[in-house]
Amino acid sequence: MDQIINVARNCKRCVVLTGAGISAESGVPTFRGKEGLWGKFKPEELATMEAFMANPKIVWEWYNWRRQLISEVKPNPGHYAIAEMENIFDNFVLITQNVDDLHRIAKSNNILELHGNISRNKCLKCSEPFPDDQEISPEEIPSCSKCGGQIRPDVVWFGEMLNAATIQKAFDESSKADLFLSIGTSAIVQPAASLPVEAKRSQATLIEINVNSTPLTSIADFFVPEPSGEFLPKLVEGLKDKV
Ligand code: BJW
Ligand code: ZN
Repeated sequence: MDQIINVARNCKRCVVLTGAGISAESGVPTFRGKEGLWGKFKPEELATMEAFMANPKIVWEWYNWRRQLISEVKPNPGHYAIAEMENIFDNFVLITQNVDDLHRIAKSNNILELHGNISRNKCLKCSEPFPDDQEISPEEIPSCSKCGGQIRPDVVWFGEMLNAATIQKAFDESSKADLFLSIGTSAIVQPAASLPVEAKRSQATLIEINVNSTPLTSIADFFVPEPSGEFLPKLVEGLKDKV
């Protein structure tokens, strides 16, 4: 810990990338692994356009179930510690793959959401936003008032492009970072998984916080095998003490 704090306190541009693991201690299941959402549900059957076209009812049932689950959970000390980091570094950017909104609820401000947000809806055909306060009935999926297309959740499925400006900004910030924290992500889903690699290539110190090792672990300068909700508050306290 002392070594990490000593390195981090000399850094000015910090980028954090989070994945499902940061929300695990809030009670949101991760995607992969034994406890993962997709131990029970196959991703390719649910998070693709093909799945939606084949069976929109099942896909909507899955999203409604997740929306309900997410509406009942709260940010954990890991989310709050990341929000505090904005005040510690001269320049701080949070990039998240999560769609659960817990970083915003924990009062992080500068957030790049790579995979959308599960609380929003949009049109399948023309991407027109659809009010997110309306419950979507899987039996009777509403259609777009502009083009008649079906309404879908505003998230990024496999095979879909990420928002071009958002991913470009994420790469720009990663290449300028002197400190990059990869937190609670299996680091296998592209293009997000390339962000820490880009930061490392640009000479950033790379710290990985994950209860399991990942393909990133071998290139990380520090690997912290602890739950993020336990490690991050200690890191923030250590950084505050040394400011
Ligand atoms: C803890 C912890 C604790 C637990 N503390 N840690 C071959 C064919 C077709 C496509 C591809 C291909 N090869 C590559 C691709 C591209 C594809 C891809 O990367 N696939 C890989 C699986 C190989 N990517 C895409 O399709 C992307 N688009 C794209 O590339 O466009 C161009 C293109 C188009 C067409 C063809 C090729 C290229 C889009 C990716 C969209 C991902 N979407 C999802 C669903 C979002 C919507 C929803 O939520 O419903 O995003 S998939 C899912 O994975 C979700 C997540 O954001 C994402 C990443 O998962 P994450 O966050 O890492 O979670 P887990 O569960 O994997 O890991 C959790 C980690 O936490 C674990 O490591 C635990 O150990 C750890 N942990 N508790 C610390 N307390
Ligand atoms: Zn439309």
